[in-house]
Amino acid sequence: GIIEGVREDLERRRAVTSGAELEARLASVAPALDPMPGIRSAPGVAVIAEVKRASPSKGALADIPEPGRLARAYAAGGASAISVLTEQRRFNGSLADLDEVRAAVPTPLLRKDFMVEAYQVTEARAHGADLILLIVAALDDALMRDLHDQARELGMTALVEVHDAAELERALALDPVLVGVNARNLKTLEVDPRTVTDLLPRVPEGVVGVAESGVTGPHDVATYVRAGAGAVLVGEALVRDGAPERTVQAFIE
Ligand code: IGP
Repeated sequence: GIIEGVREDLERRRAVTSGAELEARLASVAPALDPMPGIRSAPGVAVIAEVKRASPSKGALADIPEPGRLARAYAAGGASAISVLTEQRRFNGSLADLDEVRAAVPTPLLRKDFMVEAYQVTEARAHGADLILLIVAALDDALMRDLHDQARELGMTALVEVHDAAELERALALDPVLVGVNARNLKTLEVDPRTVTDLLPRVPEGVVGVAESGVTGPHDVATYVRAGAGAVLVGEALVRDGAPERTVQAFIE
């Protein structure tokens, strides 16, 4: 399944860092930033630029010896938020990457992982994240609502990710501010931009729709913007780009 191993990895971290320790860390972290003003005020479309070392569909994507340096390029290009993949076994990410990026930029940060427990949300905030990802397909309604409430109580914003119309209905029941439509089917790992162009127009006014996955260049950005995207989330194309700052800037305008 799409969350295989996530709990196991989580238990390994919990064995090292107790809930109490995380709470202590929480007390000393700077307050969460609100990404929404920056996302809503981006000129053409907001860019959420992702630090992504590898993926289950493509394997290793890029050598990223200094995630903080990549994040600084994203920020200089005008990214409204930066996503950091922290999932270990499929994406080769870590909370250490999140820490490095947090230390490098003042930009709102998304902890990108498979959230299945309150501990992970606390962990995200304790490591300086301002946003979390909630994947509707991986959660039942009660747990999804609990994690969404918890994020809000911590001052964080949730990006609620959907892949079909039924999931979109479940997402909208949360009264979210940010809904992502992932063009990649998490079961087959295939990217189909029509998922985005079909579903984004159904995101109500006032909720920012985020087009996720499959942006290879300005043409894809334009397609997603026509479907109503207020933001695009881009990983692979940026980590493979020799000039990510310029590319982020070009996507925004
Ligand atoms: C980025 P891409 O095709 O630009 O590298 O995709 C992002 O959408 C993708 O990393 C993603 C993802 C996820 C990863 C979207 N939803 C959920 C892990 C879990």
